[in-house]
Amino acid sequence: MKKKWDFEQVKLLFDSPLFDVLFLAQTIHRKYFNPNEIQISTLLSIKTGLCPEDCKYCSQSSRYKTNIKKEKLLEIETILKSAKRAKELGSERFCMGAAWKNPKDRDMPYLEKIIKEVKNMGMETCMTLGTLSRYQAERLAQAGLDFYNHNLDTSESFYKEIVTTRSYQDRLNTLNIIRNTGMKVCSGGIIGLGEQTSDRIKFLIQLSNLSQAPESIPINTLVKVKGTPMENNKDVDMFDVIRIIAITRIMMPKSYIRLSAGRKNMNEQTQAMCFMVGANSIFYGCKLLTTANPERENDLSLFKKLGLHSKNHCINAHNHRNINDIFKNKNIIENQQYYNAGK
Ligand code: SAM
Ligand code: DTB
Ligand code: SF4
Repeated sequence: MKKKWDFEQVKLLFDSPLFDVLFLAQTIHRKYFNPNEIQISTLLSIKTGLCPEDCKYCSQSSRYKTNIKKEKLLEIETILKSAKRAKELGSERFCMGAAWKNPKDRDMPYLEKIIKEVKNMGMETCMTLGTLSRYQAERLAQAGLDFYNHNLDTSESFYKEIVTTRSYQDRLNTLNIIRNTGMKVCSGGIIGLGEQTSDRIKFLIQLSNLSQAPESIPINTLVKVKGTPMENNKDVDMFDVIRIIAITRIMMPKSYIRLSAGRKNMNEQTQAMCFMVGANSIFYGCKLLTTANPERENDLSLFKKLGLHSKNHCINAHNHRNINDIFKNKNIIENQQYYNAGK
C-alpha cells in the first residue's frame, strides 16, 4: 500500500529552509524525469462565460460583471482549426474547457466527434467540462479522451469560502468517476485565494492521497480578474510559488506538474526555478481560457536560454552533449551521475 503523507510531515516541508526543499525536489525530479524536457499543451475555451457556478476567482461566472467576451459553444470546425494550429506549433496536448456546471447528455456526440478528430491529428486530448455523470465519463473515455481536468483548488475547509454552488465532495466524486473509466486525471489548484499555509498543506495531502495521484497537476497562481470578488487579493510571493511546486514534486514524484495560470506575471527567473524543482508542463500560446498567457516568442526565448525542449522536439530542438560526457572521469561528484539525462 502506498505511504500516505500526514499534516506534520508536509508542514515540515513548508517550514524548512527553502534550499533544503529545493534540493530534495530537484533530486527527486531528476530521478523520474528528464530535467530538460517540458510538456507543452494548448488551451482553448470552447464555451465562454455565463457559467452558473460562483467560483470567486473566475472571470466566467455569471454572478460577476467582468469584461470577457462571452461565447456560445464553438463550431466543431473552429475548434479543429485551432487544434491543427496548436499541433503545427508544437503542442503535444490540446485542452478544451467549457464554462458549464456539467455537460448535458445531448452534448456528448459533439464532444465525442471533437475528441476523435483531435486525436487523429496526433495530439493527446484533455477536457474540463464540470461535473460528470458516470455515463458521460464513460462515453468520453470511449471516444478516446486522454485526460479530464477537474481541480480541487484548495483545502476542503477553505473551499466553502470560494465556491458555494457545489461541494468539495462533488469534486471528489467526479474525480473518482474519471479514475474508474481509465482516463488520466488532471487535478490541481490555485494559490492566492487568501488561503493559509495549512490550506495548502491539506490541499496537497488531499491530492496525493487520492486512490492514485493525478497524472497531471496544474498549479495556478491567481490571475486577478476585474469584477470578481478576488480582484484585489494580495499578491502571491513568488518564493511561495517555487516552494509549492517543489513540495508538489516531492509528494507526487511521478506526476507531471503544470505551471499553469499566472505565468504572465512571473519573471523568467521565477519560472526557471519552478522548472528546476519539478514543474515540467506549461500551457503554450498567448491565451489561457479568458486571460493572457506569455507570448510564444517569450517562451521560446526562455526555453532557449535554459536549454529546455519539448518532448516532440518541435520546440527548440537542438543537439546538446550530455554533461556526463564532459565530466566523465573527473570525479566531480564521486560515484554519482552529475546529470540525469532523460530516460
Ligand atoms: N469550469 C471547469 C471547472 O471549474 O471544473 C473548468 C474550467 S476552470 C477555468 C479550471 C481551473 O482554472 C479552475 O479550477 C482554477 O483552478 C483555474 N482558474 C480559473 N480562473 C482562474 C484565475 N482567475 N486565476 C487562476 N486560476 C484560475
Ligand atoms: C487549470 O488548472 N488551469 C487552466 C486549465 N486547468 C483549464 C485554466 C486556467 C484559467 C485561467 C483563467 C482564465 O484564463 O480564464
Ligand atoms: Fe464556471 Fe469553471 Fe469558472 Fe467555476 S471555474 S465559474 S465552474 S468556468
